[in-house]
Amino acid sequence: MALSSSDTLTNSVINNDSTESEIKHDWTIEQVKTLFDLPFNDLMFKAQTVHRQHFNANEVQVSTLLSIKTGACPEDCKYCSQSARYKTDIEKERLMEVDKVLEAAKKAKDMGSTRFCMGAAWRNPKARDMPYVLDMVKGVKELGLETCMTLGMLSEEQAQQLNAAGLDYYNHNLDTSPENYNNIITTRTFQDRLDTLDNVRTAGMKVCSGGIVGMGEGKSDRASLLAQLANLTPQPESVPINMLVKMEGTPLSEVDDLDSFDFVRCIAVARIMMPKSHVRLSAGRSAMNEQMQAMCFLAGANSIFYGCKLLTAENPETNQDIALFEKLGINTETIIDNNDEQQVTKQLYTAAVDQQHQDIFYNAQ
Ligand code: SAM
Ligand code: DTB
Ligand code: SF4
Repeated sequence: MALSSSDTLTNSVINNDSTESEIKHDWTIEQVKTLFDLPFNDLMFKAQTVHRQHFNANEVQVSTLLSIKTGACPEDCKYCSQSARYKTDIEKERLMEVDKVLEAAKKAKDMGSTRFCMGAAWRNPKARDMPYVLDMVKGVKELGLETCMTLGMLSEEQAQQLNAAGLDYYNHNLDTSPENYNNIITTRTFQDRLDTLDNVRTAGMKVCSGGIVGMGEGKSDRASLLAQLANLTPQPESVPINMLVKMEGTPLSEVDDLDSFDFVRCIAVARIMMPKSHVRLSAGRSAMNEQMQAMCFLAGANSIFYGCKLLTAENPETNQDIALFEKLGINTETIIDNNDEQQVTKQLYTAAVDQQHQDIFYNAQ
């Protein structure tokens, strides 16, 4: 039987051990659309096949997010509750004290997170902020956690400072396709984002970059966003796929829902195109039932944000996540030196039950 164009495409990804030189970096939008158009079962099978070549299919990495500076942002990102341009009901907060950040990081570690991601509502960090954020990186690192920050655009020098302080990952999303970009953000360009990613990579940090779907974009935009991400060389180590959280007061608060299967397709296509990256089932899980999240894991998602709050939006309660992992037989990736992974999930479960009535995650608001 002759191979279809999608078979040829996915076989070129599947039938190799995808060393960096063999990873495909010349995706066209049309090729990505071919993947999106596959029958759902075929797409899921191909995604799961790629996933199993590079990862333990029953393991998920867990990160905890903390807003270290909330609201009053000068940018106009139409999805964001933290833009000063929209009337949303979040409480603005100045940059958190380093000790408070470390307290929250310690709690995240006790709950089993392996990475602590600190986010600030900035266009870019100012010179006066840098000493504090560098201390945060050093302190979190000393706790034995992986560190991640998302602070907006970075200059070459700022990226080098963060790298020298020990920052492992920098999160900076492309957010949407270049074609849809101006409908969503006008205060910085798509090229600005690529420049920041370049500065992060050149400084030696790992790149965390993804986007948001469900903002009213078309399938072609989702394909184009994934092509942009996969064509980065090297591909980002971490790819967050956010489902828009419709925040009251923002211009996108009333946009139509994205069909659930179209969201799962995004995860599956991202997995096929970026076989060695962690694909994060990121914002929007609170609006997904267990079955939908399980389908995302089957499609190749292998990372989540863990803890009842994202930056300003809610996230599933920790004990709900643990219960889902237990039902699915999913273990969490660990950086703790412990060979018995099942045991680690049990430890997480116990920690969650012990602490579920305490306010374990520092509330930045
Ligand atoms: N201010 C910095 C910046 O934008 O570069 C860092 C923080 S910003 C909140 C990080 C990312 O969170 C955004 O790029 C966007 O992809 C995601 N995000 C923000 N609000 C969201 C929402 N309502 N739903 C889904 N994702 C969202
Ligand atoms: C990412 O891609 N998603 C996270 C993280 N990177 C910083 C942020 C999600 C924000 C969801 C909306 C909110 O909490 O305000
Ligand atoms: Fe500001 Fe970041 Fe929100 Fe855009 S996404 S408004 S830059 S906090």
